[in-house]
Amino acid sequence: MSSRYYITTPIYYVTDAPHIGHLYTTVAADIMAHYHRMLGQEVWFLTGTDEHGQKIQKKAKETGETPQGLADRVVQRYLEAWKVYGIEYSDFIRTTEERHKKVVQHFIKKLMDSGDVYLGSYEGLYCIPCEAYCTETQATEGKCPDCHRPVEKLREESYFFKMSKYVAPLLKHIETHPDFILPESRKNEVLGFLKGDVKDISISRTTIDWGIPMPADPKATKNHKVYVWFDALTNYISALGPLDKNPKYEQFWPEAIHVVGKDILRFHAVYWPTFLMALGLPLPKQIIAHGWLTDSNRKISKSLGNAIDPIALSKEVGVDAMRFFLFREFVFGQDGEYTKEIMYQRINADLANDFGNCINRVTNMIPKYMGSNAIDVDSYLKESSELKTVALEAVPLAQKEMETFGFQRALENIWKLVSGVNRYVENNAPWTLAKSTDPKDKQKLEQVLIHCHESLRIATLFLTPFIPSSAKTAMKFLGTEWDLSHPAPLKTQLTWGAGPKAVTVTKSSPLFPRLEIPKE
Ligand code: ME8
Repeated sequence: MSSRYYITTPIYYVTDAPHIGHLYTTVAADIMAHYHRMLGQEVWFLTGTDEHGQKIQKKAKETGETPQGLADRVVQRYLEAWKVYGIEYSDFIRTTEERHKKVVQHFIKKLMDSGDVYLGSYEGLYCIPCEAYCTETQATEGKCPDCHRPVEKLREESYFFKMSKYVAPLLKHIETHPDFILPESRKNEVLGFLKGDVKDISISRTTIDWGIPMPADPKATKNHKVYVWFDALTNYISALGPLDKNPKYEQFWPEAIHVVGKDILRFHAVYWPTFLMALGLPLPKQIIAHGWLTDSNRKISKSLGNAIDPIALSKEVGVDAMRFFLFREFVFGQDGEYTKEIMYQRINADLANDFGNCINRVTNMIPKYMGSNAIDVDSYLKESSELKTVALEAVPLAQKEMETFGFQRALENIWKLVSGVNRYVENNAPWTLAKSTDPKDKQKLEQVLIHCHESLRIATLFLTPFIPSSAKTAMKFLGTEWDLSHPAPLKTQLTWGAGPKAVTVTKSSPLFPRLEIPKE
């Protein structure tokens, strides 16, 4: 494992406020950033906003703002949502910032000098919402093959990027780096595309004003702006600072992991790597594409009118409950149908009935049956029990799943432990053992309670990146917040018996009260 970890989200368009889909990607990256910090790695977590291009220009015209005014207003909505959800990004980049524009122009100039960007002309069908050209055959009935909205005919003098030149090297890279694109099914889509007829792509626009100017060129007859996808993708490097002798770039760029929705995989897995190859720069380490949250099997999106406001959801069910639900319910690489009913059921079943209830029961019974002084847990933990067996088996499996963004299966494994505690309590009935006068029963009672406590300590520690604030509170009740102050708690404290030797448990208040499912 490298000592550093660099994770990014897409930079979101400032046409509208964030919705649950943007939340999904951003929380995924935040969980991974948090998880890797807790593994003791030095983490850089980048997010931001995509503020140039036709889409923004058009929207600003509709709202009667300047494009910059629109960006300045909408970016606040992102900052606010990420604050509510406790997103701990290291940097937030906006593509209208000088530090970004400089790098974009430097890159384009370099490619013009090397001949990989050349002047030509282009006529084609263009989808403004997707900011992408498509062919006549792709555009059935004049509709974009991706979003099914009408395409427009555009003819432009244009700069082109020699993408075709880099197809073979990219195929080789994908072959020799099997984890470059995950999951496997999405990788196959990219391979399918690369094995088709890949053409050079248009890299500039003359039809817009709102963009970064192409470098001056006496051969050009028009005023060109840099294609918004070239501009946007560059953020992953421009945010690290200037390339020359920049330790942040040198330390973090080779570790880059881009988390994206499947809608923008091609831009990340084909366009971006070929740009980088042409620039002579190393490729990111990995691109992870997740599926869409859907509503009646349609992608949830602002433009389709079915967007859901993350801040409203946080008020309705709570921040941690939302963070947990999104990654316990849906398999990361696949689409997932979102409904309120599924959300309420999942939160009530797993957080109120299972996790919250376990914490409550165990932190209630320990002071009641063992007193409220510090308890030395060491000798109890040496004993074997079914919970100890589950912990030793399921936790390493959960850790393994996290290596490939397998959130849902990771949590499933942790839940073997959480629901195991409830079952263990039922089967061993501490309240009956407590009534017995036999010293063996007293010994058994204490062992049962401490094994439950240890299972919950481990589960809570693992859950910290998912439900940071509730996990911290639970650790306090368990008397094990000591774990969290450790420099690499997920590396050293997650095994059975690795927590504090003595714990003082206090009775908890409910962590996740049961939610009433609203009648729509
Ligand atoms: O594409 N389900 O920005 P964007 C899951 N600016 N994730 C979803 C989603 C859904 N229904 N809807 C959106 C852009 N997302 C470009 C990116 S990067 C250099 C430039 C998430 O505002 C998902 O991550 O349209 C998707 O890829 C992203 O939001 C698109 O955000």
